[in-house]
Amino acid sequence: MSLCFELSDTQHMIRESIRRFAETEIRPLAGALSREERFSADLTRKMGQVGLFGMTVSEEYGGHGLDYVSYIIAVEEVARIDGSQAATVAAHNSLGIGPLQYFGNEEQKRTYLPRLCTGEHLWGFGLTEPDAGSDAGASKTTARKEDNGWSLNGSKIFITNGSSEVTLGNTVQAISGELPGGKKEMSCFLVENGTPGFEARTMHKKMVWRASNTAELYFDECRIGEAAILGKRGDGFKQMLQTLDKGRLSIAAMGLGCAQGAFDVALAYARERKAFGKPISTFQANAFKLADMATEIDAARWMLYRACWLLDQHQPFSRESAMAKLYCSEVAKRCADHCVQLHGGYGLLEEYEAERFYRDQRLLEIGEGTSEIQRLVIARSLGCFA
Ligand code: COS
Repeated sequence: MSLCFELSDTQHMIRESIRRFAETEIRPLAGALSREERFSADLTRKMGQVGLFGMTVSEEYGGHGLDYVSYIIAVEEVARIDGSQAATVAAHNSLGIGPLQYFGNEEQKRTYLPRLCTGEHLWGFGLTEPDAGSDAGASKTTARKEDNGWSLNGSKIFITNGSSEVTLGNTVQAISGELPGGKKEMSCFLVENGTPGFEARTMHKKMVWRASNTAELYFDECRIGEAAILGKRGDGFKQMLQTLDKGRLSIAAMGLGCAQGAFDVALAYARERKAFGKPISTFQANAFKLADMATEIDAARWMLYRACWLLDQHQPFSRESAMAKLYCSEVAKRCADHCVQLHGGYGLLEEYEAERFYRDQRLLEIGEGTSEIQRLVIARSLGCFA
C-alpha cells in the first residue's frame, strides 16, 4: 500500500492564487462588510472570475473540472481571511450547485449550471425549517400534485444565499406524497426566485458570517411546473443527505481555514506585542498555546484532505466527512479562543480580526449538521446502536 500525501502542482497553484486573491481583494473589505452586514455582489462576481464557483463541475457545464481536494483547499484559503465570503463560496458550490450537478437531468444541468459557475448568480438549498433542523425528516413543507405541476406550501429558514440580489433560485425539499406504511415521500424541487407565491426574505442581526446572505423562504400556493422536480420523485431525502455528506467537507474546510487564519494573526501578534520587556510569544504559556494550535491544525488538515481524497477515489467517505467536520470545527473554536486570549483586550475589538474569527467559528459546530449529529453519524457507522 502506498502512502503519499503530496499535493499536486495544480493544487499548490490553486492555494497560492486563492491566497493571493483573498489577501488582496477580500481582506481589505472583510471588516467593513461584516460591520455593515453587507453582502457584496461585486465581490461574489470577482470570486467567480478567479474560478471559485463550479470548481468540481465538468467543463461541459461551465465548471472547472477539478477534484474535491482542490475545491476544499480553495475554501480553506478564503476562510483563512473571511468566514462570510467562504460561506458564500462553500454554500453555493456544495449546496447550491451540488444537487443540480449530481441529481439534475440533462436539461436542468444545461439550464442552470453554466450560469451558476460564473459568480453572476447564486443558488440556495432549502432544507432546514423552523421546526426541523437536526431532524431533517420532520420537515412540513408540502408539494401538492396538480395538473402539469406542483403547488408548494410551507417555509424554510437559515438558507445561505437564498435571497441575495444575485440569487437565481433555491432547491427546496418538500413532502410530495405518502409511501405505503404512512412514511412521507420527500422530493426536491428547483424553485426560481420571483416565482409567484414564493418570497425570500433576508435575515439580519446574525452573530456570524455577517457579510453573507441568509434567508427565510416562504411558499404560499407557489405553482411550479413538472420539470421543476430534481431527479426522481421520492428521492428528496437521500439527495439532501448525500449533498450534506459532501457539504460537510466544505464546512470542515471553513473550520480549517478559520483555525489557520486565527493562528496566523495570533502568531504575528504574539511575536510583536511586548510585555515585561519581551515579545509575549517568548513566554512559555503563550508559546505552548501556539504549539498546540499548530499541531491541531496539522492534524485537521490531513484528516480533511484524506476524506476528500476518498471522495475523489469514489470510495465511501460519509464517516470520514463527519469526522473531519466535527474535528475541524472544534479546532477552529479552540484556535479562535486562543487567538483572542493572546490579543488580550484588543481581541475584543471589532477592528481586530481575532474578534471576527471568534464569532464566525461559532456556526461551524451547528451548520450542516451539529457536532452532535456528526457524532451520531460516526457512532452509527461504528455499529454502536445496532
Ligand atoms: N446518504 C444517503 N442516504 C442516507 C444517508 C446518507 N448519508 N443517511 C441515511 N440515508 C438513508 C437511509 O439509508 C434511509 O433510507 P431507507 O429509508 O431507504 O432505509 C433514509 O435515508 C433515512 O435514514 P435514517 O433512518 O438514518 O434517517 P433519520 O431520520 O434517522 O436521520 C440523520 C438521519 C439524523 C443523520 C439526518 O436526519 C441528518 O443528517 N440530520 C442533520 C441534518 C442537517 O445536517 N441539517 C442541517 C442542514 S444545514 S444546510
